[in-house]
Amino acid sequence: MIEACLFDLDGVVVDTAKYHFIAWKALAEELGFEFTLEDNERLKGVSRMQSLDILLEIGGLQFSEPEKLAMAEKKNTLYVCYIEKMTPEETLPGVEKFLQELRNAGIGIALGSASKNAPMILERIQLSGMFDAIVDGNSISEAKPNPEVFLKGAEKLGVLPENCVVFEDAIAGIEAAQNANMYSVGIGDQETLGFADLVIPGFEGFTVEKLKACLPF
Ligand code: B16
Ligand code: MG
Repeated sequence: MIEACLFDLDGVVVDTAKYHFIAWKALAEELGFEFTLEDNERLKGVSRMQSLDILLEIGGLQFSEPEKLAMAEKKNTLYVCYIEKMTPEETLPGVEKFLQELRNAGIGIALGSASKNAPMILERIQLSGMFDAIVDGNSISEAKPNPEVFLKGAEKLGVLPENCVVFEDAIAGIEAAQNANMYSVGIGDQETLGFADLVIPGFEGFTVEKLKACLPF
């Protein structure tokens, strides 16, 4: 029986990748190299410091740990300028309706995101109250595909991992869900996320009834 749904944030509930892109691109330009939209795809679902390492690898540059921390901080300051202005209209289509349906059905709802800015984003889109538990970049020590973020979510909700469903847009996130022994739903295209238990393009038209019909439990 399904007990809970766990949601990734960026790429599932909102599209913050476009703001991450602007901020990382600005840093790359300052360092003297170009950072493309295609490069940005590699940063989805990846932690802030890991993202910086990928960016510096693209630029063929190396820096000390204190220098990298300062760069990550600078990037985040610019990123926060954008997410501070986010509005509820930026919630991806169908998400709020689906969350409401889950609530009505008595199914637990948790957030499982790598982002340290997750609480602020949920505040801005006015969805904080919809989540019974929040696990984000501030409360985990292992990045996806490690299952920590989702296992902590299940623990906070007091439910069994095998009765949980994870919604994720990143490959590492689907792997994390599978490592947690949870049912995985990929948000995106079949080609990239085909190894998930189920793949849907988004939440528009998706219902709890449709989800239940796919579940093996
Ligand atoms: P922050 P998710 C992830 O969010 C983003 O996809 C990824 O691009 C970002 O680097 C990471 O959060 C950390 O974000 O710098 O705000 O802590 O997809 O796990 O919700
Ligand atoms: Mg994501």
